Parts: sequence; C-alpha cells; structure tokens
Amino acid sequence: MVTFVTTNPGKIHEAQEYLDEPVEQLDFDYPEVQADNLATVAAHGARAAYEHTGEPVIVDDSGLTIEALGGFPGPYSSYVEDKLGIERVWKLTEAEEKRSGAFRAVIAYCDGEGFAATPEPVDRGGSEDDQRRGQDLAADERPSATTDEQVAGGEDAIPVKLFEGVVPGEIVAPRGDGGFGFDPIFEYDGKTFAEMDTDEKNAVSHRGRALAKFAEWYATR
Ligand code: ITT
Repeated sequence: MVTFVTTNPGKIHEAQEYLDEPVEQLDFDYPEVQADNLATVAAHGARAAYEHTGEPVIVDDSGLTIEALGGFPGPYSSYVEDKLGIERVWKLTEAEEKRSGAFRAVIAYCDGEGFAATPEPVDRGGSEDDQRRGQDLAADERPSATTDEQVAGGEDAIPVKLFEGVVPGEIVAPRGDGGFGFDPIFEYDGKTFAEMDTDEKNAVSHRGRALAKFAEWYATR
C-alpha cells in the first residue's frame, strides 16, 4: 500500500490506475514552502507529511510551464487555476506567437530512512546547494544525472527521494472534459489531455513518467 498525501483527487485517480499497489489518499494539506521549483516544494512536503503521519508517504508537486510566459504559472499552477481559471490562461497564451509548454511533476518519497545510491536524486533539505540542484532538476527536461552521493550536506534533515517527469506539448483552446486542472488546454500529439482516458494520459504524462520511475524503484525497496 502507498499513502499518497494530496488534496487533489485527480492525482490519486491517476496513481491508482498506474500503480499495482493499492493507493490510499491522505487528505493532509501540508504547508507548502515558497520556492520557485517543484523539487524543493515536493521534498519539504514529503518531509512534513512523514513527520505528521509517521508512515511512508509520497507527495506530488506539479505544474504547467508556458514558455512564452516565462514559465508561468509553474509552481503556482494550483493558485492560478483557482484564481484566474484555465480559459484566461489560454487567452494570455493565445496572444503569443509561440505556444509551447510543458507539464512537470516531482514525486517525493519519504519513510524516515536513508537511501542507497541510484540515478534519482535525494533531497536532504535546507542548503542552498540542494535548492539549486532542485532548480536544475525542475528546469531540465532530460533525466537528471544527479546521484545520491552528489547531494551532500544537511545531514540532520530526513532524506527524501525524488522522481521527476516532464512532458512537452502545446497550449490550445480548451477541448475535452476528462482529467483535471489545465488538461483541456494542453495538447500532446493532436489530443488534449482532457480528451484522453486515464490510461492514455498516464502513458505519456509527466505524472505517468514520474510514477514509472517511482514504481520501478519502489519494487526494490
Ligand atoms: P496537493 O498540493 O494537495 O497535492 P494541488 O492540486 O494543490 O494538490 P500542486 O500544488 O502540485 O497540487 O499543484 C498542481 C497544479 O498544477 C494542479 O492544481 C493543476 O492546476 C496543475 N496540474 C498539475 N498536474 C496536472 C495535470 O496532470 N493535469 C492538469 N493540471 C495539472
């Protein structure tokens, strides 16, 4: 069983469809740190959720970045979806010549233990170096080459394992009524995410890609 700490039922639904393990939602609104990268937010969230529950947990911090808008809304996606709405984000993007964007997700796992070295990075909290590495992770579309050994310092903090997924696409006028959030305005290979069923979306999405890495690693844990 995997405890997924989130207030977003859309994330749970996708993880449940993807993972062989049963996924339990823990609707705990952990305090989100102000940071402009997903990895830092996810790592702090996983640590806070683990400290709250005492159980192994995953959290997912994710968002949409729109190139012509300087990466907006990025880590503020949830807030922008709530306050502006996706139609207005589409209107902002429609005025631009280039409409490429990307969804990114970082899944953070914490069970209070340390981790053996693997290609997935570990956040040990706090230091500016870690924060910078987090930024690199979120900004880079290629799989991160950071290893556990390369992430030094902050030895007092509980280690958190990070799994990243990115999917590039185009921002389009809203179509489809599946999925959640910005899915109706995000097109991949001719279809918006809201026009895909959950399996189709998971096969290509940022969350699906992060879940794939997590599942492969978790099976060995
Ligand atoms: P929790 O923090 O409780 O998990 P949340 O929805 O607030 O729930 P985030 O802070 O990670 O989660 O914000 C993610 C936002 O990014 C989400 O609310 C959507 O607006 C957007 N988003 C992320 N993944 C998405 C997806 O697969 N489809 C559509 N929108 C997505």
